[in-house]
Amino acid sequence: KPAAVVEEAAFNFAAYMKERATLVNEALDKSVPLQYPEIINESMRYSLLAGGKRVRPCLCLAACEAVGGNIAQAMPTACAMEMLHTMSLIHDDLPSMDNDDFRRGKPTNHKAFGEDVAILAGDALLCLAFEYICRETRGVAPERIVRVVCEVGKAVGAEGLVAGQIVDIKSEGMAEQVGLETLQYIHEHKTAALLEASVVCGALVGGAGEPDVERLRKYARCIGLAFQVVDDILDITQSSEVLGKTAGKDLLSDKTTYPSLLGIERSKEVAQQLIADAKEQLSCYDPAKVAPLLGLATYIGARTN
Ligand code: GRG
Repeated sequence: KPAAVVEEAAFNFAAYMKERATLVNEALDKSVPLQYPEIINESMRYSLLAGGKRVRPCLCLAACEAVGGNIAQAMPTACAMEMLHTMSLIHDDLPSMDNDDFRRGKPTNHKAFGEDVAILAGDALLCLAFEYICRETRGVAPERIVRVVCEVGKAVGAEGLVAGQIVDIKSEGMAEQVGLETLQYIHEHKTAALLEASVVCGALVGGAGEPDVERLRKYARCIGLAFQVVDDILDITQSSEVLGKTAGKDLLSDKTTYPSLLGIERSKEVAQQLIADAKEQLSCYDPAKVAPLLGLATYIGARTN
């Protein structure tokens, strides 16, 4: 068996994720102090510390380590990724967007604090993410930090998350007209862009050269798209389990997803191929150094929540 496969099998991924998520949660807890005006900080903390798998920060720390960096160099960037992800969830849940009542097992931010506060909490987390990278990063050349800030800005703005969200919103109710190309555009921007930035920025603060950055970017693009294909599959299979087979089937025609276009079995194959392609990008590295990135790819392909 290839060394990377052996290394991944020996790697205790569950213990690794638990340890890394704990470190990230401790740093996030300190990042938003409960100071005046308390209401905004309470609202930011409510969503930021509400749990979540912490996939983006873990990817950022793992990419930093893969290129020989120290995780302390990447922790502020890793936290910023979670701040951005959280703010996007707060805004996504608003009545003017998805109008959701629950997120991460709790009432959504606007249900708990009101729409006005929720909008501002999202705005404040967006600003804090950039401030936090610039203020808290140590031992990284300023030019690298500037590059990280550009990379992150592009990933969340009108060429990234916002682009994916606007195309998604404007495609609503037009399931028949949304083909694979548009679906892929939405996923690449709404979901994959931030996963990609997490990996690329982790590599940048870890001191990566250009070939490493581009190889890891390809890895991230594959797992980013796989993440959303799996999300689409889980939407169908978990709804079928909860609601019974007929209701689950109804969801297939509600909006365009990978399963609605390709069927569940073919969607599973697409996800697994993307995970294999992602791992292929890591084949030239020391297997011990990339075991966490390999483990994260396996996890994203096999996740159940
Ligand atoms: C970024 C400026 C700016 C605005 C936000 C609302 C919006 C624009 C974008 C929506 C982005 C969005 C909600 C994408 C879905 C991403 C996704 C797959 C979420 C689920 O991620 P998990 O499974 O969740 O990692 P946890 O809770 O585990 O963190």
